[in-house]
Amino acid sequence: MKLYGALISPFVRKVAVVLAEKGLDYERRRGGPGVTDAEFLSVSPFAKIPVIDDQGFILSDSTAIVCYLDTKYPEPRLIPREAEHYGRAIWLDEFADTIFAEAGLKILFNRVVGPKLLKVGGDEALALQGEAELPRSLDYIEGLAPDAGWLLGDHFTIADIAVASMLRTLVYVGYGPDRAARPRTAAWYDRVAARPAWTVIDAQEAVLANKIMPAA
Ligand SMILES: N[C@@H](CCC(=O)N[C@@H](CS)C(=O)NCC(=O)O)C(=O)O
Repeated sequence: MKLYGALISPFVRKVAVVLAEKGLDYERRRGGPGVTDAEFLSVSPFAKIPVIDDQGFILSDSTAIVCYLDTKYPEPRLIPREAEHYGRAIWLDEFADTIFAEAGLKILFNRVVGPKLLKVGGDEALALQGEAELPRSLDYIEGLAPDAGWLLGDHFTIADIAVASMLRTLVYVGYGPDRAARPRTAAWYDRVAARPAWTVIDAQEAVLANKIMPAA
């Protein structure tokens, strides 16, 4: 399997963690804003990441990809089948990818991806708008974070991966889990980040992370 895109993207990381949870090997390929490789453009007509190529089956969009992977490679199941859990998992994945990501990515693109990676500058007014929008999502997550286990109870699901992945991306702009301000979120995030699949992907991401945020 090939996965196109950089792990700083919450959507790419979400797919990478799902692949790791399922024990599926993959090869990461270049893709994303600023990448004009013929190979990438041939699989991603809208130049979006992530995209997968599973032995010639090409699919875009992190949620579509996770639905495909969970159907084709069902062990362990990351999208629950029980109606209420299913609905809730899809909602939290959608929340992470839209309301939460829209706020966070305004900060990331205008302070990190644009200026530091693409060298095209950033729009600070948009970053500030993202900062103003973000607390509503962070407070919502704090209200959901459980004392123990996962967002949907006993079963670790795509909801945990999608929300934690967006939080991980926010570390690049100084808005990662904040133990003092939102302790329940931080404790739940620690549990997600301690999972073997997460640690494998985090180690792969470390090279990029160190480049963007050199150790003090
Ligand atoms: N809903 C999509 C969002 C994908 C997305 O917006 N990816 C960003 C990177 S974080 C991207 O490819 N941006 C490039 C562009 O819009 O040109 C998903 O879940 O995969």
